[in-house]
Amino acid sequence: MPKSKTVVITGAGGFIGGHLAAHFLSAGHKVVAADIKPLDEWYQVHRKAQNHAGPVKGDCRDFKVCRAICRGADEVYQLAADMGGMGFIENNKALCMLSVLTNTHMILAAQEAGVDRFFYASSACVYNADKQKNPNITALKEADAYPGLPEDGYGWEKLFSERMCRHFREDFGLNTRVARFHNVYGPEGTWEGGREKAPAAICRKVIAAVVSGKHEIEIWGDGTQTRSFMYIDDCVKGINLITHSGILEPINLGSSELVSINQLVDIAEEIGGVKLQRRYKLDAPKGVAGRNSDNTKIQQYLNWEPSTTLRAGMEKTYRWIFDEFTAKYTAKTAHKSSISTFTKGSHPIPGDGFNPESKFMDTWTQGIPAGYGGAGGGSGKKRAGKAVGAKRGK
Ligand code: NAD
Ligand code: GDC
Repeated sequence: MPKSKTVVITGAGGFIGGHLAAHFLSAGHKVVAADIKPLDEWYQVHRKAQNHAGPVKGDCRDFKVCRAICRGADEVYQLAADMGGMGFIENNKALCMLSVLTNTHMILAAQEAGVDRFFYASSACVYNADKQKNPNITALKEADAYPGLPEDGYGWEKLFSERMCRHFREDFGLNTRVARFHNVYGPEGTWEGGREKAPAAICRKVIAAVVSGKHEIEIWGDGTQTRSFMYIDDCVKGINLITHSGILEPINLGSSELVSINQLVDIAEEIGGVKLQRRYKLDAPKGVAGRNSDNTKIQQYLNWEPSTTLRAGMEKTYRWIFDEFTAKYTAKTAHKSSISTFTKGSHPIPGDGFNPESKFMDTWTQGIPAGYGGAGGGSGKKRAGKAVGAKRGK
């Protein structure tokens, strides 16, 4: 992207969106950032961006909001979604499908604004479940999304929205690009509360054991499940490369380094300098038995693939979560880090406890998912959103 452009990033208050905003700002582009969360819950706040935050200005289910943020834009990065790790998407299938409102209104607004590029964040959860039944998985090729048998709720919505991107390009000429992210991790991501994915969750659990002195860890499933995990810097680079490429088909954006969850725990223990007693929670959310990214196509198209090793990425992620954790918990309160904050609207996550007095009950009635705050309702989980611009004097 040579000259300065105006880029819109939805879900900018979240993990990947926060990093993507930082990337485009440092490259000298104008960033319009939108997120339904109030600004003080954003994972990264970039003062130089034009921030649209909260359930009135930043809710991309609202077509008026979408039209306002897309006006005059050159590119749109559609990342906003109600999502999380297996603990969330297995317990909130309907909520995950409501992201179709955000995707539909944003693609309509982008089309109306005549943007040059519309990037859509799809997911490896679109892949046919029957092809992911064995931990010794054959890496998934793009064609393995069909015949369609995606992850319930979340995966179906992602596959539908992929098709919408294709038809908006074919029928209306909107330049859409789609990447299927494979489990992304890194600093400035979700590490507690129930939406976190395995890398952050395992880091948090090892850190809780180190801080509390209680040397045991609860692992969901039997630990033989396999995945690949992509470091955030590779994800941001891949988004940029794919958006500015001629790749018209949905493409894998993921690491091809396959590990079992037990091996993921080994890595976190080695970083933390501990060996823990492992307890396996077999009734906890497990997702598929095995999943890996086949990077043949992205190599052919871009002569590049995600390459940060899991060990290197986990080191940075563990260190960041350790700082966040110890700023919030002590040896005595460390156990509270594993409580999910879901309201009664979703089944409590087995093994992670359920907070019946969830302070988010009131937001539930307003249809604003728990954890995003809500006008008048209890605010989402407070997190010190890092005011990057202010801190770095940008
Ligand atoms: P995240 O939860 O950190 O960020 C998503 C953000 O979207 C949140 O901050 C949330 O507040 C916001 N949002 C939700 N509903 C909204 C609405 N109506 N209007 C505006 N904002 C809204 O998740 P992430 O990991 O940064 O994921 C970003 C995108 O990438 C999502 O579309 C996700 O489905 C996709 N993806 C992520 C992964 C991964 O491993 N992180 C894997 C596959 C796909
Ligand atoms: O949550 P997740 O990272 O999502 O889980 C990976 C594996 O790790 C699962 O088998 C899960 O049971 C196991 N696991 C073990 N302990 C824990 O404490 C834990 N917490 C979590 N979260 N998992 C644990 C994800 C989706 C994303 C996105 C990516 C795309 O599915 O949740 O929304 O779409 O896929 O790759 P995962 O990889 O199953």
